[in-house]
Amino acid sequence: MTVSGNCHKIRTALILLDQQFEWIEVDTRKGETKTSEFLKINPNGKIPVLQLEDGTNIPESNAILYYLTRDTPLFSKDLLEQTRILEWLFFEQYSHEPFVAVNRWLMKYAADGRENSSVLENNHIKGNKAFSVMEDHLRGKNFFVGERLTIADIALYAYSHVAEDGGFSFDGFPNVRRWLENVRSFPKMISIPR
Ligand SMILES: N[C@@H](CCC(=O)N[C@@H](CS)C(=O)NCC(=O)O)C(=O)O
Repeated sequence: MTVSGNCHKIRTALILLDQQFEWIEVDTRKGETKTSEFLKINPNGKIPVLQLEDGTNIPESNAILYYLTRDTPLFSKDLLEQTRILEWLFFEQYSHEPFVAVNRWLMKYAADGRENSSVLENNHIKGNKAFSVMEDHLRGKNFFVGERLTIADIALYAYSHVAEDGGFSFDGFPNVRRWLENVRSFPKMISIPR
């Protein structure tokens, strides 16, 4: 789905790597990830899924990023850098996406999403905690790992660059704002249409 940050990660990596691909739009709002046909592709009922030509299906956006980039400069050959990249991918999935992405979903797409103010408030606090961790890490740095764009940046950019749709502000996070601008201006980088 084009507006999904998790799907945006995959489109970004494929474009940066100049890979040919077919994009099949699957709309979660219409229940298209819960049909028996889709559940055969991903029993967890979620997008994105990378489908290989031999019929193999790979779900989980950050696993797909690894699969696509493992032998390219968007990953790393160095064990410590690989580990740092994984560290930020796990951070993104546990401490960032569940709050930053979910508030965007609730505020922009869910029919009654603005009604549950205690969930929005809790997610806002935890999302800002994630941005403060990123802010400290990015002091004096242009990228998350190794001073070049890697899948750590691609994964964190996906929901950060549209976080304002979920009520987040970068006024208190100048390093995050600078990093966002830096990633946005990377050749061939794409943004989610707003
Ligand atoms: N951990 C998964 C999360 C995937 C995910 O939450 N996908 C959403 C769209 S962004 C989805 O398919 N939601 C439908 C549902 O949960 O019913 C990943 O990184 O790929």
